[in-house]
Amino acid sequence: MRGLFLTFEGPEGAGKTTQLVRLQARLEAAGHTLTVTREPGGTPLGTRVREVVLDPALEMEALPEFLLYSASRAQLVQDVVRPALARGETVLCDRYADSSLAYQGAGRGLPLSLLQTITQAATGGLQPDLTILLDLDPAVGLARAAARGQPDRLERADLGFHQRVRQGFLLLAQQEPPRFLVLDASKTPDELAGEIWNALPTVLTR
Ligand code: Z5A
Repeated sequence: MRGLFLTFEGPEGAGKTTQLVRLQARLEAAGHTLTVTREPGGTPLGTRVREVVLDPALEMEALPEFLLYSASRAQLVQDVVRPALARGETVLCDRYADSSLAYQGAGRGLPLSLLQTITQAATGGLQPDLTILLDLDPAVGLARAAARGQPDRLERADLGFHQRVRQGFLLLAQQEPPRFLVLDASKTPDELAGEIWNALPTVLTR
């Protein structure tokens, strides 16, 4: 049987990585075999793409930015995600295609039809079984991210961009409610980890 594909999405500093690591620990303790990965990244190509797209010294238009994320995604799906799912493993992925729809679509203004066509080609239509959307005021998330050090290229974008991204994520969740679990990421890490763990059986057996 194919494994489950779970993704974490949300604006900067929403706590995706924190919650992914916590869920990983609980699932492993419960005996699940996991593959844990992230976007951009997760493959040698993805790691190189990550360096490029986050480099604050680089100027980049919206279309090449999207194509770089898509190149990383195509390689990740082919080399990591599909093989792991075929082995029956649960895959946890820190960001996936919804990030392109929110950042390059709602944020940068690229047309949805273009994003969907290229994403379909990059992923072969692979959709997550569950997407955990950690929703947070971008001002709070950016402050959390800033406390860690120098902002990357995306974090440097203005607040209006990050607000459009947040609304883009919320719209996606409204359009496809069964796939999304939307959580208030201003809660504590412990509260959020508990909500995710408690929701899993219900969401995954729907
Ligand atoms: N991007 C894109 O534009 N298009 C795409 O298709 C894809 C991505 C796939 C990836 O950078 C960038 O690429 C990202 C989107 C864009 N934009 N930026 N910048 P990344 O992977 O380096 O960044 P990120 O995904 O936004 O991760 P992040 O900034 O590390 O945030 P996070 O994973 O959501 O949060 P965290 O690392 O778990 O926590 C951040 C801090 O907050 C940390 O100090 C925690 O201790 C703290 N934290 C966590 N949870 C809480 C709670 N609940 N309360 C208080 N403090 C908390």
